[in-house]
Amino acid sequence: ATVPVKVTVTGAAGQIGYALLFRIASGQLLGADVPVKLSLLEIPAAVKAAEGTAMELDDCAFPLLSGIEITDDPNVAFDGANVALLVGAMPRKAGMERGDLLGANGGIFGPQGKAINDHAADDIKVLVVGNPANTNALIAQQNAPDVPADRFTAMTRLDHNRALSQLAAKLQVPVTEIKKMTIWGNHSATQYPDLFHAEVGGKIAAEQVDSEWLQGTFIPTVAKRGAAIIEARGASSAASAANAAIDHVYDWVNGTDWTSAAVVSDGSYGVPEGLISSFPVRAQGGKFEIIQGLEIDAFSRERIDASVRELEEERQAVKELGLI
Ligand code: NAX
Repeated sequence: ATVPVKVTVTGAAGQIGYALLFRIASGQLLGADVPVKLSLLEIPAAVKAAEGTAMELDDCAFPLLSGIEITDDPNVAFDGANVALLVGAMPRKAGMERGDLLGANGGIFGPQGKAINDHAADDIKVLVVGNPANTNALIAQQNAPDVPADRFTAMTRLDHNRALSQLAAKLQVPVTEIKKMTIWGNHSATQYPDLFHAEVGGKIAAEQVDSEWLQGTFIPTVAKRGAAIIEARGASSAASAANAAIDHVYDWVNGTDWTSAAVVSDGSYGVPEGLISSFPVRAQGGKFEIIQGLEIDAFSRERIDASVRELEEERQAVKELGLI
């Protein structure tokens, strides 16, 4: 029998965790023929709730689910982990400064990075979902010096999927007609969804919409979609975020020609080395590669630079806090 893949999910008792765990256990994360065992990491106060979710997972009798472990100890949760989904994070509370937010998250992602460094399997792949996702991923990566840096990624796939959906609705085409969509930069309001490389029916998307819609509607709608969901639903995106996490890891493991993911920069497209920034990527043999050779015009350059500048500021702030 195949050895099950160990998937660790942090913040397992939260709303994204609830939307994510059942899909992992049903085989959608890795493939319909890959057995998994789940490890749920929570803070002590939420362990009981995670146990409740585990009871429901049991009650699904998923054929691929070979076991569930629940713990509040990162050293246990990441022991032998092959895939880690870092969902649990410290949310921004009213009146919180950016430094406070980064500091609180450093207290979570620093120790988790170290636990991954010390205990995870050699093939560990990490996806950070918890916000501020790019910089939380940077903190974890910097605390895991023995793990190849390219195993740490942050999620911009939800932004990517939102961009596909908005463009498909505008042009009244199925989402499957759209190729080469890209989100650049930070998973924040400064992100840049790029229609100058996206193609619809083989033609550049930006040439099929007017520039007023592109600048005045498309970019802000994608970038502020999270806030619009909160406004409508009274709670932040959960099922769509879980769906994007599934897409990100599935494609990373099984391969894709083109998607968006925040990966460690090698200096491509002028993004300073070491920052975890969103790029157009392909995946092959279990590795993401930044797609090279795209021409970046002045309009795109300015927006990529603005988002990357924000990432640099966040990196500087966590450096000053001694978190990396
Ligand atoms: P919830 O507040 O429902 O759940 C978070 C869970 O994390 C809680 O159960 C909490 O106990 C747990 N937790 C906190 N600290 C922990 C620690 N040190 N170790 C283990 N668990 C810990 O939030 P939810 O709606 O599930 O969102 C989770 C994170 O995803 C948030 O940071 C949120 O901002 C972020 N998001 C990221 C998105 C992205 O596209 N990258 C989109 C959706 C979402 O907003």
